[in-house]
Amino acid sequence: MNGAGCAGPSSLPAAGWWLSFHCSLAPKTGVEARAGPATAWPAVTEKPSAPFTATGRPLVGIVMGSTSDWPVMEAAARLLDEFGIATERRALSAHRTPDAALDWGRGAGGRGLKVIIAAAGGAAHLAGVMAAVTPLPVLGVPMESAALKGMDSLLSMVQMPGGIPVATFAIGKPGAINAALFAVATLALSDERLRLALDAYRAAQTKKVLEAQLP
Ligand code: AIR
Repeated sequence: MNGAGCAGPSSLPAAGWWLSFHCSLAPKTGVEARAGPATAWPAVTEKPSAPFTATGRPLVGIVMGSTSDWPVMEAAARLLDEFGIATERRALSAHRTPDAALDWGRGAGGRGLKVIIAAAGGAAHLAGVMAAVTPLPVLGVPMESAALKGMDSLLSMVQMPGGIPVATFAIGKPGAINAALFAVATLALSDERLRLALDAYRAAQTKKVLEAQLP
């Protein structure tokens, strides 16, 4: 702890990336530290009903083909929230609500979004449809499907025709997490605070692996 406002709850691990980042930042910039996750990373995903705390204008849009995708995509939303990045979250389907999906994608840049994370399963066209109607970077997360375990989602997302790119991530939760981290890395190109936060996140992750005890 190195500054006023950095004395978090004693349950917070000393290596908590969020706390170490904010404490290292506070003395330099006057940014006030706030309460971080109550237990070791990724505690936030263990509390699915916890309120989102990031404030300000949403910079990342998270759109998914169905509310049934939310239990997976919540990992992306919570991670971005931990980085202090507000998100706009919607369930919209390229097939069931095509007009609303197109409207949402077309208006994304005007609403201030910088990156779109789009998730869908099965005939997963949502990310491609988003990429077709906005110049914003679109990060696709294929959802695991019952019939084909997400291979259908993956291939329908990753096999975009040349000219309309979708950056496609792994199937399911790892893809949701990595899409969120990729969004952070993208925003960090023009935000030093986010770059430092990403460094702290990675350092904490490395420390956690190296300190892990096997039975
Ligand atoms: N989906 C919905 N509209 C178009 C697509 N591809 C996807 C959702 C979800 C899956 O269909 O993204 O992964 C099943 O949706 P539901 O609502 O039947 O659970």
